[in-house]
Amino acid sequence: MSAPAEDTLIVVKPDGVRRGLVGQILGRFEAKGFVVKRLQMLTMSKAKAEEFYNVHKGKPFFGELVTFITSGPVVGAVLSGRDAVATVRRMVGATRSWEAAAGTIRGDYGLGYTDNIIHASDSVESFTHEQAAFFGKTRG
Ligand code: 3AN
Repeated sequence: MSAPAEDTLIVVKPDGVRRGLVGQILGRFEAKGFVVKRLQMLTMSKAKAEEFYNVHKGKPFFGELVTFITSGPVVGAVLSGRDAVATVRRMVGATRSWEAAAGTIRGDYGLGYTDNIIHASDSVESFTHEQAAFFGKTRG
């Protein structure tokens, strides 16, 4: 019996794109069984980044986060599959990449904090907000 699919958003950050990790990262999710429903490369404007990260507005690292995420192209993907939000977050690993467990994306590919390779929605509500902020109004 297949469980109802849930959607989540991942964004390969500028460091992941610069390092040529897009294919490997998407490949991990596909190998796990997730279906890529939407996919787009773009460079975020400051306004889009501030909207995307609006839950972090006012935090000390907000400026650094916006500067970093707008520093080059990113790749956003909507992934669909069983318990997608939680399962994808487990595959991404801890925010501080140097502490992320081996076998996770951050654990295997990085040592950064702001530059931690990938973003993934942390709840269904965040996914709804982030999908709208990332892709805008147009369906594609
Ligand atoms: P995650 O991406 O693991 O959900 P969040 O949502 O707490 O982490 O933070 C969003 C992003 O902000 C992180 N991915 C990381 O790049 C950055 N970040 C969070 N806390 C800090 C911090 N104290 N210093 C620098 N960057 C941070």
